[in-house]
Formats: sequence, C-alpha cells, structure tokens
Amino acid sequence: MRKERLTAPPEFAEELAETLRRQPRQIPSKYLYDELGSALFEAICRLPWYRITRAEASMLVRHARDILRPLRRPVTLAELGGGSGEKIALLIGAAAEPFPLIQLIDISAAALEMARYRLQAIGVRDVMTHHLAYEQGLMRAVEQRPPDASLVVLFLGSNIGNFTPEAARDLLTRIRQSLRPGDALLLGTDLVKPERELLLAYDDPLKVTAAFNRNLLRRINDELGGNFDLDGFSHRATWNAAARRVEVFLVSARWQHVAIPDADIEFELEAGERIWTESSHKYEPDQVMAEGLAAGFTGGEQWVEQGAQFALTRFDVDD
Ligand code: AVI
Repeated sequence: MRKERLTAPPEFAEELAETLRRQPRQIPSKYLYDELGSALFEAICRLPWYRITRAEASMLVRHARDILRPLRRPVTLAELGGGSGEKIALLIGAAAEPFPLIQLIDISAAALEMARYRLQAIGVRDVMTHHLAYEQGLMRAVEQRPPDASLVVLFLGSNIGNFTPEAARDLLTRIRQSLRPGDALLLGTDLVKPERELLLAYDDPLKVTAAFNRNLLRRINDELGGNFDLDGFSHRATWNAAARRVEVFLVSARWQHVAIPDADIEFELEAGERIWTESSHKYEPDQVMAEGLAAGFTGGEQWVEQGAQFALTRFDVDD
C-alpha cells in the first residue's frame, strides 16, 4: 500500500533547502514541534533530568501574588507559546483574583483548544485564542485588550533560549513596544549551570531527547519525501561555554546520500558530519535584567530558583 504524504507547512521545504546547504548543515528547531514532536517534548518536561518545567511551575505558584502585586487592577494576561496552558492556569489559580480576559497565542491549534478547556475548567470565562506566530499574535492581543486594564505578557519555559541573542533582543524590544505604562512582561529563563547537569538535561539516559531530535528526520521523510535513515544518526548535545548555549546535533554514523525531493535538495554526509538542530541559550540573572532594560523596560523584579537555577523576571513599563 502506498504511504500517504503528510502535509508540510508552506515554508518548510524552502527553509530546509536553504539551511541544509549551510556549513554546518542546519535544520530550524521550530520544526521539532509537529504532533509527535510536541508529545515527545511534553515527555521531556517530565524527565527528572529536565528541571525547567517543574522549577518554573513551582515558582509561578509560590510567587504569583508578588509577581502581580505592583500591577494596576484589573490585570489581563496574554501568553506567547504557552502550549496546553498548564503554567498560566497555575498562575491564575495561585493569584486567586479575577482576570477579565486571558489571551493565548500559539501556532498549534490543538494546544490552544486544550489550553482553553483547561482554563474554563478552573472557572476562567473570557479566553481568547490567537492561532498565530508570536509577533502577529501579540499585535492581535494588543488590539483586543480591554482599555481600562493592565496587560501582562507571559513568555515562559525559557522559550527565549531557543532564539539567537540578536533575535531574542529583537523580540523583547517588540514586546516592550507593544506595551503601555503600567503593563509588564513575565519572562522565564534557564540559567547557566554546571555542564554535567546541562548535558543530562539535553541527552537524557532514557533517550527521549534523542527521539525528539531524530523525529525531525522522520518528519522530513513523511512530509517532504526524504530518505533519511533514522538509524544512521546519533543524537549529540554539547555545551558551548563561550556562547553560553547547549548545541544539539544529529551526527551521521557513516557516509550517506540524502535526497529530499519536495525540497529539491540532494547531498552527501561524511561519517561524523553534524546537522545542527537546536541551540538552547542559558543566561546569568544580571544578564536577563540587562537585556530587559536594553529592550526599553524601565525596571523589574526577579526570582531565582537556586536548586534548578531558573529565573522568573517581571519587567515593568513605568509611567
Ligand atoms: C522549548 N525549549 C525551551 C526547550 C529547551 O530547553 O531549549 C526545547 C528542548 N530541547 C531539548 N529539550 C528541550
């Protein structure tokens, strides 16, 4: 029986053709999150070696009231890329106050529906979803904000770590430009920690992260007709101390010929050649603060979880 081709996002083929021609060859990390990849990422968040999700969740509960204390009431929230809404639900539950509007921005329609359901189950009535990328979604959220309420943008999970430093700065600046005096940004960032801990988080003994990474090749095969042999690649994570980032690769076990017909690309891989699939930047607490100020925020407050080394920072926009 002929296997049916899954539909690829419109720009996937073109972007892949460009990034796979670079040296080293690359695949943009945003493509890690198809349906299977998102499920594997949910599993990663439950691994004992990947502490970001649990650390952030416990901080949101513990500090909810302090985080929201200086804001003018009522407060509305808009979360960028919040997935199934677990974290915003924790914050809302712990804050124990009414929020007239919650806006959710995500590129996954399934995640948005799950998040809406989760929030409605804890009694949140006004949930608006925007099935859009971060920046377009943020613009829509700003258009929809009630005029007499303050707005807190949530950008959690250290998602900012997957941006290059330039792109991260750019996004923080755009968020700042979309806010008004009295608004705030709540940013979650993973911090620099011992290399051993970082490598266990990104190359776990259960090999879930390896499966998450290799799933990129499965996706290219299924959506673009690629011929990647999944067994011909190993997962590797390394710590680049100078750039303060974990770098994630798929390493070719042998010489191989790769063809991806729908992206119109064919190439050879040498034994040991790497395809770079992800970077996860780690920050120092002061550096996070400095980035916010450089983006135009006027100040803020920071909470650090010492065990997992994770920071939550609220950046303010003063009058
Ligand atoms: C989504 N993002 C913040 C994760 C991270 O830690 O960089 C993605 C991830 N990649 C491997 N494990 C987790």
